[in-house]
Amino acid sequence: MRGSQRGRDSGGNGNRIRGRGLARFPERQVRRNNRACNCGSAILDCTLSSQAAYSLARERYAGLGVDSDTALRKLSSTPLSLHCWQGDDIGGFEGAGEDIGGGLAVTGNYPGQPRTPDELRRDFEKALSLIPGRHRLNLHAIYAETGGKTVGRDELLPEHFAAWTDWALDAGLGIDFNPTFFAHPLANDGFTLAHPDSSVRRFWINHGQACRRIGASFGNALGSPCVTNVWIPDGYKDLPADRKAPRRLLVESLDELFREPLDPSHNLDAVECKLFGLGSESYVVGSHEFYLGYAISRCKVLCLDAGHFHPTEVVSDKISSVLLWVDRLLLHVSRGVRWDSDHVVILSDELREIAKELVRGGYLPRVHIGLDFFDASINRIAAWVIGSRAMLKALLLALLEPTAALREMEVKGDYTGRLAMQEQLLTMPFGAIWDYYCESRGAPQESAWIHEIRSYERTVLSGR
Ligand SMILES: [Mn+2]
Repeated sequence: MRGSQRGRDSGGNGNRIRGRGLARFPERQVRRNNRACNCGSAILDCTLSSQAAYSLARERYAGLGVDSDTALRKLSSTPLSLHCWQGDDIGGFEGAGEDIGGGLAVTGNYPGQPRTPDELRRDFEKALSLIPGRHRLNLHAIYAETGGKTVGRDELLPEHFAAWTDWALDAGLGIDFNPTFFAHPLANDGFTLAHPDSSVRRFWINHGQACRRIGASFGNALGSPCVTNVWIPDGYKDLPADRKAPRRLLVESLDELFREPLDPSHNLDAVECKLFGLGSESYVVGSHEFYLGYAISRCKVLCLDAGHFHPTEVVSDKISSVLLWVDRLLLHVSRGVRWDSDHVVILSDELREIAKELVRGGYLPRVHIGLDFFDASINRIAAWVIGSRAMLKALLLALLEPTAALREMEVKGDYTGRLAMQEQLLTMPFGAIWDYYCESRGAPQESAWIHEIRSYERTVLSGR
């Protein structure tokens, strides 16, 4: 992959310069060649190897007191949890034909949707090959494989996920997990764990308990704790007469759901809030305040989804607050656009702010970075790749920040210098560091991965 990619990216002078073994030359020699070519900065894109470009960029960052080698080491030890549901529009393999519901909607009809677990796994492997680093899979309960038998969600067992476990073992992946509280007849009226009917609540409690045991089985088999995240859709489209009762019921249901003690080295419980959904615009039982209090009082992992707040309310500002009160945080990195909470993640201002907060606060060991978006209007595998690479780029930018210098100016009241440096950082040669990282981890550079997607589309997706 890397050989052919070099061929594509090389300009007319590429062979000549590579023939001199430029990658091994001292940086001064690189500069002389660069000037001799007299074609401005474009020369770095078209003729220098990524190693040589990296050397130049490393020197620039060193001038700011930043060690880019250290940044890359930290980046490569930071896993993302990639959500399986981007791959098939949250379809799953239950085969019940239920509408997705739960205030969720996937738009688009891009060809090549996987039809079987094996096809989904193959697509996921393709995505992973285009994302540098070692990452995790985030599964939903509706991706159980029951061999054609109908198995109630309250009766799911680890054996229904044996194929996922075996595959993850082979691939060296960790797995995270989610009970599925939607796309089911008992969720059709918009309530699950906070349903006024105790038998409906009981069904969903049993589902949650089953999923925690499945999560623990993943963690036990794969050697790293599975974060099992509870999100429920419960809420009202219009103004409720009683906001209190459903919340009291939800506390009761959650306490029962989490009652069985599980080894935290196998399973970690997380709870996820939401501001509103389609059909639950006026009231959501599991609000931010609800789950913040629940997570603190019950020692649970708090999940913050970047798309689950008011449009001008940002998760980046919450991280340093909530981590004063909870031990661990699960991020669902997403991108809200107007009413939709789940657009494909891009390298936006807010994504960069989130990554900066994680790095500046030293929070990476306490934060699980999950992705949560779905788009069926573009190639589904490309969506995984774009979102994951954007998150990694944001983390790398944050790791390359001269934070101590910025803080020093801040403490001295030199806000002019702070703002000027923040702007200066935007034009640093970040791209050379990123491309070098991708190549050194066996993943294509920024300009190259799309060709792999096009090829996969021609050879695999077009046959579905
Ligand atoms: Mn989410």
